[in-house]
Amino acid sequence: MSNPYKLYLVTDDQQDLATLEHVVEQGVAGGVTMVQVREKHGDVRAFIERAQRVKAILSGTGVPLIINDRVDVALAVDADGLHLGQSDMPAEIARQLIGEDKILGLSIENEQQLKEAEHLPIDYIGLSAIFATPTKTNTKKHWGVEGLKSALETTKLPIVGIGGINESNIPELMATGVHGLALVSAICQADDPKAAAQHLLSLMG
Ligand code: TZP
Ligand code: MG
Repeated sequence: MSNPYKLYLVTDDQQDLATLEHVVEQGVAGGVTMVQVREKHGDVRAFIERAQRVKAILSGTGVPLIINDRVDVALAVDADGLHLGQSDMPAEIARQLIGEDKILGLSIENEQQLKEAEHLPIDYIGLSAIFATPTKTNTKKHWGVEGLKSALETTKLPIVGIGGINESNIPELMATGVHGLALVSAICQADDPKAAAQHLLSLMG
């Protein structure tokens, strides 16, 4: 795939398994380019089951499966990649465990972390959060469009914006040259996740 980061679906851990499967199936049918399974309940067995279901849906589509936070879950399901937060396993150790061929992403929440990321064995940055969002209320910084622009100038790594992204702000975000946009509610909460993904992609040009 030319740019796997373009329309990056992050799953909603509040949704049950059937809804999760529906959202991923329809999102991919609508053109989602990457899927992260994000679980915040700490139930590793449920996390693995949900990841396996999503992996089965993505099989053969070319859409990579990324696991949030947990290297053990990424290894257990042989995901295509792992997305780490700042309090998860250090990127260097995670890279040793998952190997060179997997995709490794890291959430960046301030300028200091952004500079440090340059020296880490990661493939992309999740710039968190672009805007305030009810989906994640403990975000530390809201970069805004200007913050995104300066982050793009600061780092050579591909940047995926996350947080409060929807049809109303996609045009101004795309104008920055950002590599990808990650969304939860705009796709997961849509009545028709396929139509939502198609519409969002059409706004991305
Ligand atoms: N990390 C930073 S903001 C966020 C995550 C996981 C949630 C984004 O959700 P939404 O609904 O797309 O604003
Ligand atoms: Mg995390």
